[in-house]
Amino acid sequence: MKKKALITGVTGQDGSYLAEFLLEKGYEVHGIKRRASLFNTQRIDHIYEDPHTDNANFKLHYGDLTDTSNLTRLLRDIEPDEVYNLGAQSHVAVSFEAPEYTADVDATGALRILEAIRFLGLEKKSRFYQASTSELFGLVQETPQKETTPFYPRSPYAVAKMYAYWITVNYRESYDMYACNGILFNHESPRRGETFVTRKITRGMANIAQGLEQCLYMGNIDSLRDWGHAKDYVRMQWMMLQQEQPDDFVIATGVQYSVREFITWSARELGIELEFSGEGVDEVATVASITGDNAPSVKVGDVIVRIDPRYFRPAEVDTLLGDPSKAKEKLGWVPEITAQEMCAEMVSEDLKTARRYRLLKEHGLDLPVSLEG
Ligand code: NDP
Ligand code: GDR
Repeated sequence: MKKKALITGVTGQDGSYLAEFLLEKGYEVHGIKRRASLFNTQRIDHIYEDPHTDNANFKLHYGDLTDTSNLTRLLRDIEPDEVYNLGAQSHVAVSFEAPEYTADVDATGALRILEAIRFLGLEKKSRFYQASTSELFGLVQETPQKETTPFYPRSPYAVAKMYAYWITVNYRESYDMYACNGILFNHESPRRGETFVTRKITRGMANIAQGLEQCLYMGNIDSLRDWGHAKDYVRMQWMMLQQEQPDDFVIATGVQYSVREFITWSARELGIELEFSGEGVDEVATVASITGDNAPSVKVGDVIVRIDPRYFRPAEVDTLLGDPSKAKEKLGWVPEITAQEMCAEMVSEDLKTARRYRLLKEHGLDLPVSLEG
């Protein structure tokens, strides 16, 4: 019998990599997608299977984490062996704008699934993975952060995720459910949403290099993060559900860089050397030199990065650095892709897209490039 997995957030960055990973392992994969007025399945279109074919292994269902009856019905019909709760309003800055919705999806959404598993008597059948986050550490109480580091959430997103973390622990302890938290530090990829900082940078730099944008406007570039690759991290999500006993794990690389460094690497991938000058909101990055032919639209002396306080957050998480020792020791997990390698891959993919847009533009087909940050 094939194992069945249910993934919430299957259309997101992690959901798409996890679906690929589980299909390769021979799972029947069910994913929940939201109704949207435009197609929202770009990240999973390549693994789509026509539902009319017999034995399709990848099945999509409409649903929403705010809809208890929908979640309960899907769990009843599918009876999954593994449930990966990846769905979330996952943008920290947006959670300050939409705190109540974020709580409904990110906090109560996790409870709805756990409660449906219990209500349906699936406690012994369905293993549960909760997408917890390094944002729980927020105003850090200890460096590096590990499983025992006290939490201090700094955004409505993080506070909602803290509820989801503890309700997962509570259902494990109360009802003997196999439920785990993966406390994942930032992880990125060419499929990262365009408004998260790494993708905003790689896409913005590629667009500037190809003459589609003039300048990148950033928030706090002193911020420090422990960045890994999403492909490495979804492998770990699965590993966590294959243990004898459920447990919680920090997943990180153990190396930290600043947003400024990520900007520098991204520019360098395009042959652009940047010089930073000025302080605070007046800091800018100027093009110091150019090599190669990836940036035909940029000249030495151009200012291509500026600060816009609009991107500052009401409360910031200045620094995050994870200690993944437990995952290494207990699960034998080690990340394979470095932050620099990941940056190079992201720039390379965004450059391909920017080149296509430039070519269309040169032939009079001026498609709008969304510059929303
Ligand atoms: P994305 O933002 O790329 O994906 C989020 C997914 O959740 C999308 O499929 C989205 O659907 C879906 N979703 C949003 N709202 C709802 C809702 N109301 N009901 C059902 N589904 C919904 O996030 P990532 O893939 O990067 O992250 C996956 C999970 O891991 C999230 O829970 C995130 O908070 C958490 N996390 C992420 C980290 C990271 O660095 N990437 C680190 C630590 C934790 P749609 O496509 O329609 O918008
Ligand atoms: P984060 O990721 O908040 O850590 O949450 P994000 O990439 O949005 O920000 C990282 C850091 O960069 C700073 N920053 C900017 N961020 C954005 N988005 N846009 C900017 O212009 C900008 N300039 C500077 C931020 O202030 C921040 O310090 C991500 C999400 O995936 C969460 O869902 C997940 O839980 C955590 O990672 C771990």
